[in-house]
Amino acid sequence: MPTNPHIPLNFHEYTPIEMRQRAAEFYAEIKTRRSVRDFADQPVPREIIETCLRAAGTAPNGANLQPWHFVAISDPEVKRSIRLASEEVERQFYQQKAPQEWLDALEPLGTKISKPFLEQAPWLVVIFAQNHGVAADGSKVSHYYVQESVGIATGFLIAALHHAGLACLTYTPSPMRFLNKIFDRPSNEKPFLILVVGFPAEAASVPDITKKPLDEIATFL
Ligand code: IYR
Repeated sequence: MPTNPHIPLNFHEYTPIEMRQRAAEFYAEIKTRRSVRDFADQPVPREIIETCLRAAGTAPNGANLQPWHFVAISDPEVKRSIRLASEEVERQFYQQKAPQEWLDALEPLGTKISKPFLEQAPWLVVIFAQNHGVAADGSKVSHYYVQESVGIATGFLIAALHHAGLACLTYTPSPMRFLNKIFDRPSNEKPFLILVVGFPAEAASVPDITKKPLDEIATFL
């Protein structure tokens, strides 16, 4: 018996014309994604979040150890506790820790201590990166390329949510260890980021910023 059974690859090949069109369509769709900081209180069915999390769970990752855990929160009391703890961290950041250069870089975004979106949005997804795994007997299991793996899964999740018609915000209070306490997550799991998910508030606006053109972000040889 082979120790690594293989199955046929289920790969769909498109014509060059279809490929051009699909690439262009995906770009057109993904480029409309914006980070949203004002959310409507309109609910989002749990099933949509579940499907987007399944999409995130398909991400390529180190040795297929899938070193991530997602905590999806819709409970208003839990959201409130995340907001209160986050604003405490942000108070320290804005009033003491952040160097002027960082504050200047944030100026165009208009961010501040107050984080009402943590209560307004119907869902918060807290993403944990598992620095190592734990075997059934309690021993440590090494994980590989954890940051890369969780970053890719998070990218999949953001793209899936956008495709489903939802807005989100990648939110990273620093430090984030308070999230382990709130959810009683083990110490091998490090909070990676909070994804704030929902529908934009009717009056939501976004900063007038641009993305670098292709010739600045890519080199062809
Ligand atoms: N966590 C803070 C500061 C902040 C940092 C970066 I880098 C941003 O892109 C945006 C905000 C806050 O959320 O206010």
